[in-house]
Amino acid sequence: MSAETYDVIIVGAGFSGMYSLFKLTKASFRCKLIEAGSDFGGTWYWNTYPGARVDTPIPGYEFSLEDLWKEWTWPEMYPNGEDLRTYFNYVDRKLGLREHCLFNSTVKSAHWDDDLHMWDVKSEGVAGVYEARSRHVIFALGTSCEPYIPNIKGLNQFSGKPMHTARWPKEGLDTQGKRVGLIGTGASGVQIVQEVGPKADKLTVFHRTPNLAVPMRQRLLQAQDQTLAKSTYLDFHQRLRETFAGYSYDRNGRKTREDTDEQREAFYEEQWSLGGFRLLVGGYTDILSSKDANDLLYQFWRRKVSERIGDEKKRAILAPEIPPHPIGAKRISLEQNYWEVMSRDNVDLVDVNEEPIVEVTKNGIRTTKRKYELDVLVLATGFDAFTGSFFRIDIRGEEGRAIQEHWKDGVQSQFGLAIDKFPNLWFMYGPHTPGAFATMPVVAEIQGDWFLNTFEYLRREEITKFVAKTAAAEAYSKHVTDLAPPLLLQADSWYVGANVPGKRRQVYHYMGGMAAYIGELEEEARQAYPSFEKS
Ligand code: N01
Repeated sequence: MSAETYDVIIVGAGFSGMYSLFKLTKASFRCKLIEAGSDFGGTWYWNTYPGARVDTPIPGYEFSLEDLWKEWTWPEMYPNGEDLRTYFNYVDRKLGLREHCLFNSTVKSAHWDDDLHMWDVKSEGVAGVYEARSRHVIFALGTSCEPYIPNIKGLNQFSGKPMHTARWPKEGLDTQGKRVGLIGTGASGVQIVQEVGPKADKLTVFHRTPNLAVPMRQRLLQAQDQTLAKSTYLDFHQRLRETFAGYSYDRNGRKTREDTDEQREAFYEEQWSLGGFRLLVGGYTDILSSKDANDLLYQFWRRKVSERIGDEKKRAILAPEIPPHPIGAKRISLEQNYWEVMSRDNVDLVDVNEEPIVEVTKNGIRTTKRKYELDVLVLATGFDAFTGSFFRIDIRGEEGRAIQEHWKDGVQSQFGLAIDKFPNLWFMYGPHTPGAFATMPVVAEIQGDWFLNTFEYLRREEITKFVAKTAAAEAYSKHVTDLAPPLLLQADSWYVGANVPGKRRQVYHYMGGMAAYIGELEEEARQAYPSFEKS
């Protein structure tokens, strides 16, 4: 059988994959995009749980392509999953992407052929096995693609089937009047609480670590808001490439103790009332480097949140006196009425540190103290981020080297885009990029534009094999580790791989800021790619 041949195969149909597909096909590269789901959207295709909503405000969370933004309007400042899926369909209609895509097919393997300088890619899905060859492969898998399911005794016995938030049934799941159990209070768990708490007969939250959530300050967007935003759109989007975290606002340039107590309190209050990530992304510069600065911010957060939790016992669990971890070292969630819903009488809080889960039974959960009868069990337990989605695929580079073997002592990359010993293989929005410390579509566009320029250079120069030098990738990986602020490593979060038992703990994010990241990419291209071997 002669396999189809492409210049580029892209895996994943979220923001990153869609952007690369658009840019590369427009520049006459023959591309195929393969996606396990049945439609575009990536994270927003899979995460259809109740209350799913983005935490980046509009118009930062969209493509900055003129063909798209001029005509598009959003109903809310922080759109929900349904609105995002409608947006992805609009993007497809405008850009004509679908014809290049194979949906419902999961990539199982990608093997490098060092004689031909091509990748052999194999996927499997509803239409059977698909095989193709490609000069380049881009894995646009996102950071949080592979669900993490904790090893809890009896989990599979539960008669209602435990529901991971990222594998929510597409037909929906009615929680009205039901007894719902929830494990996990990260961003997904917070949203489940807000949505399900008021509907359920009883919501029992098996709680391990407080979420240091801050107010979202959601609001409806009027037509005039959006017209006004469009008049300054290009400046706005340019700014997203210049601020530290790719937001429209930036850190305030001061250390916490440089302000007096009164000035600091007034600043915290202002950021709190504006909402979003302002207290961190728009806050003092030393929040993640000074324990004292971090503690001061935590105590402000605790004062504000405590006012909103009616029940004293719940308050002690949700907003304890001693910080559970440095604030900001786990990804902060944005909440709308989390503390009020948690305070409701029909919402039970079980502190699993005091009352550990012993097992899941057919009808519920048994802890060391009692049994909880449940109709629905929700697992908002997060993801095996960054590497989980790679390790599920049989990826083999030079000399048949498997990615699992290559990364067994930690992820090593060049610019969070390329891997030594894996020629012509690329990834997007994965480890070693500004990732979760930045606005996702902005990173997707920066990387997608860099691919376009790089692939045009390779085409011009007739280079068919392009691979990161091992010494350069080692140096880049050390650079990423060195950039991480010390407090980041002190929380057991997915940021550092510490949420999955046994996973290697390391710095996965580039923390040098958006402008520095872009600068490094541009400099590499300007110098004709000194970090890569070419043949
Ligand atoms: O996952 P998480 P997530 N027993 O890893 C708990 C993005 N996102 O899906 O903290 C009891 O944050 C775990 O407890 P602990 C966003 O980037 C964005 O919520 O480890 N509990 C934690 O509470 C986000 O950061 C949006 O002690 C257990 C929870 O499960 C990322 O995705 C919405 C447990 C996991 O939290 C991941 O968020 C949703 C156990 N055995 C997601 N195992 C928005 O844009 C785990 N937990 C708003």
